[in-house]
Amino acid sequence: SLLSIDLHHSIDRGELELFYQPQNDTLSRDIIGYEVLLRWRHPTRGMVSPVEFIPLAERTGFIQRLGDWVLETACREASSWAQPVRIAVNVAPAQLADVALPHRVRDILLQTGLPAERLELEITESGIIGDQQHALHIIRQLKAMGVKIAMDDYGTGYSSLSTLQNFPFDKIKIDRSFVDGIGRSRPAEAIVRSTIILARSLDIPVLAEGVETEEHMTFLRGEGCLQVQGYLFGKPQPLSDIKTAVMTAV
Ligand code: G
Ligand code: G
Ligand code: MN
Ligand code: NA
Repeated sequence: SLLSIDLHHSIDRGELELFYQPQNDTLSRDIIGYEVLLRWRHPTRGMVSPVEFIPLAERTGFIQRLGDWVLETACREASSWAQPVRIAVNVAPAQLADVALPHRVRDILLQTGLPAERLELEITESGIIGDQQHALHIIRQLKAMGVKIAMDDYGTGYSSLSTLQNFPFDKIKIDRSFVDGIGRSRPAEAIVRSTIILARSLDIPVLAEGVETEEHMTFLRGEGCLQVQGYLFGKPQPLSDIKTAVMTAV
């Protein structure tokens, strides 16, 4: 398609940009990290959402180059921050399927000087339901380097519980569709509550996504969820907008 042709040129034409959304400590409200969210400023269509072009990139095979660009750019940008907070980068299923991913991540960390511990990769269940053994092998290599692995969109997949049993996650991110139901939906609240209990029993830090209100905060604090992310603390913003925060030493 025309859009896929444009996408192949987007890197060289400088149309891609990374936005950063804060992740906060529930109690102190300090920023503990940033999720990296890719943006494409198309010359005529304006801002195109990753929801549209990531699947396209996966179909055309462009996802490897695109994924490398995101990782390389995020690690380079974050490596010069005075505040050594973590960055969380989304990794598409097709990237995780690639045996070369751990080597490329290692190269990027060496090139940019970002300590491995500051990099977290967010993967979804769809990224591991194909060949589980293969995904596990890649995840183990990444973890051996010191890179953290987060399970994104928890609860929305087919087999979240068995996935938790089989994969060594460093973080569980409760999907924002459940957080959205706090105060309005008893089932959603029950799912949030039981996920927090489950994560704590497994000794895995849990982060609630899509936190938009103080009511969400009160509920999450009460249930013992220690990390939050959402519009209440900040929307995804260009680097220039978070620069003062990240460039200032604490
Ligand atoms: O913030 P936003 O509406 O743009 O994000 C939409 C979706 O795109 C989310 O599911 C998010 O995980 C995904 N996404 C954003 N940036 C990236 C990226 O760099 N790589 C991948 N694979 N997905 C991304
Ligand atoms: O799939 P993933 O969790 O990576 O994508 C996160 C998505 O959620 C992005 O599209 C991001 O812009 C969006 N997002 C982040 N915080 C909020 C929030 O508080 N409310 C809503 N509605 N969306 C959010
Ligand atoms: Mn994510
Ligand atoms: Na999510």
